[in-house]
Amino acid sequence: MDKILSLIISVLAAAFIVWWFFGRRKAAAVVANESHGMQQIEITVDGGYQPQVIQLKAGVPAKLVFDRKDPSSCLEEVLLPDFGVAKSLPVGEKTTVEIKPDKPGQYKYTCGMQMFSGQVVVK
Ligand SMILES: [Cu+2]
Repeated sequence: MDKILSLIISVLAAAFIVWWFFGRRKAAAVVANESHGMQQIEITVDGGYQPQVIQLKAGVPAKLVFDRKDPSSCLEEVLLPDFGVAKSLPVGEKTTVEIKPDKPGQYKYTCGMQMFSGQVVVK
């Protein structure tokens, strides 16, 4: 009986660890709104980026509107190296970054010191 119980507990623990490391990281992508040949999405900057994963359509110019609420200097700059963007984000303001997502793929965006990051999925 004890063996069955400990087996159940270790299976549950293993499942939890798998979920913790793999499941949790796959945050659902939020799809940008598209209208008039332009797509736009707002990203809240507050202790990280929310949504962390955004999805854009390839070939349509995109506006990423960063709404910085967090005064921490860590988040004062946002970098999108694949799109040649390095932009400072004033606190309490919305800063628009325009990119042209031409090639489908997964691109990273980070804070100036690369401690916080998010992902741009282009499909
Ligand atoms: Cu940082």
